[in-house]
Amino acid sequence: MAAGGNLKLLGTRHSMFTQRVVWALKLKGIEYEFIEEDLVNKSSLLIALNPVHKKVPILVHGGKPIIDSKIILEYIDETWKERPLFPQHSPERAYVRFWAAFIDDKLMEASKKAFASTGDDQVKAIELTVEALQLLEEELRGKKFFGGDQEIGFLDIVAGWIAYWLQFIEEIGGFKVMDSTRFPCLDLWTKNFLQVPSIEQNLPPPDELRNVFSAIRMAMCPK
Ligand SMILES: N[C@@H](CCC(=O)N[C@@H](CS)C(=O)NCC(=O)O)C(=O)O
Repeated sequence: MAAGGNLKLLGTRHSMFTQRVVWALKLKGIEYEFIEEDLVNKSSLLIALNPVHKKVPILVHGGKPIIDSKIILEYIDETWKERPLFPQHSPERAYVRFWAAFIDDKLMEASKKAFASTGDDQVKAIELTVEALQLLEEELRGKKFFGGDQEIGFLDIVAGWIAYWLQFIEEIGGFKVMDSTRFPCLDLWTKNFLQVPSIEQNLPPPDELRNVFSAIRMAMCPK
């Protein structure tokens, strides 16, 4: 394990954003202290470190907070050079940043709407989710991982919630978008991604996710 140098991570185990950072630190073998936050009753430390958004994950390195999972991944990759997560060359770096933004801004937003709605609104959100997944499926065609054939990289980590969290989002939200016939490349990628030891050993328990998503769905779509 490489010494992180006074490195703390504020997050929650069930958060797909927090888990991106955990995966990156584990892949690089960097030591850190994990501080589990209660998002219903946020700590004064969380609010002091991220007064703008009051969200996790927050990485604290040498006393300085770094905020937002994708920015934290870039920071980690720039600070600890072992086991690079980003491609070496600028065009490929631009490419992975573009698709990472697409995953968060289009796919995640659409699937969040599908999760948090009912009726016609949900049907429309499901269509948008499928459209976004189709675009991602095409990007993955012919590759084992988004990061290439050998190893997972930044884009795989950003997409990681699709491999694990999406099934619970579907289950609790009462819809189904992912299947191996419709998205064979994403399905194979999911299997390969979840077999990577740093990923497989760092996933929240299914029942924990079910409980969290049930509470959110209940609050958003009361029956
Ligand atoms: N864009 C942010 C999103 C972070 C985020 O939404 N975190 C959630 C946990 S999954 C949170 O802290 N929510 C608390 C709140 O919204 O009050 C990132 O990538 O880090």
